[in-house]
Amino acid sequence: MQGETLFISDLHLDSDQPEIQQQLLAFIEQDAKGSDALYILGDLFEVWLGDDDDNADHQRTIDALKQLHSDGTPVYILHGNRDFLLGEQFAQNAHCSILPDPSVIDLYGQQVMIMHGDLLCSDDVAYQAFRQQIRNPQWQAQFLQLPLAQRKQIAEDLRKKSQQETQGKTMDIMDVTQATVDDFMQQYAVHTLIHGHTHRPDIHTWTSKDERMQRIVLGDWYTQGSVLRWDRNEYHLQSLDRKGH
Ligand code: LP5
Ligand code: MN
Repeated sequence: MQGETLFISDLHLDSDQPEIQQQLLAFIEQDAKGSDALYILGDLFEVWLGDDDDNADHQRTIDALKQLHSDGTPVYILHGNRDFLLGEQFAQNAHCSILPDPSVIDLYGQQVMIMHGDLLCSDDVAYQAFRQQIRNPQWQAQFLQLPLAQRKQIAEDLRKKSQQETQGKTMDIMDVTQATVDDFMQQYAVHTLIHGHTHRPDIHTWTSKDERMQRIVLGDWYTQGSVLRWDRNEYHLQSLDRKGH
């Protein structure tokens, strides 16, 4: 819809779950088309092995984003912890812009910070150390030199390792740390933060120095969709039903 900006995150698109892609394609056609902008706040893909991956399902997603752009809606993407290897070639193919995490955007005159959300989980020390390693550009360049099959294997091993590790972590450790949220919001001088990653859709509000602060958390798309619709005057965090659920 015109006059409206949309935010989604954590779709985790994967060939094993074609219904998520179906829902995204319908969402692009019915909701995003004609809107002022679409922001994807990370983990659009379950795993991204490099822009040279010629997965046909991913190509359909890329084509749909490209079409949305040519129909007049700009698309902005943040890296998630699964698809941080999305690169310039992908951006060019999908006609979208990859923004740094965090970014501050102007939403109808209001300054709003967007993040994937993993940086906010600072109590998860093991993850933050891992993140630092895999976000190193030299390390990434080396990884991208490996044959695709080998990258796939490493990613699968890492997913297994991550699943084992997260089972041993409390929900608290894997949620955001409020002091870190405060630091980021103060540093970027914003009162509103939108992010995903934790898969705990909610709107948190509190007061700091007499200012009303808010943190809007988008949900994942594993069993249903999640979207934040924002127009000049108000916003709504909604879940989107999927057929069969
Ligand atoms: O994704 P989710 O929610 O399950 O867990 C995340 C954190 N885990 C990750 C890792 C990803 O799941 C796996 C990476 C897939 C992308 C691969 C693309 C290209 C490959 C690049 C190769 C590096 O992000 C998890 C958090 C959780 O969110 C909640 O915030 O806790 O963090 C971890 O589990 C990390 C572990 O704590 C530390 C990992 C140590 C890995 C050691 C390397 C072993 C080497 C194995 C094979 C090379
Ligand atoms: Mn996610």
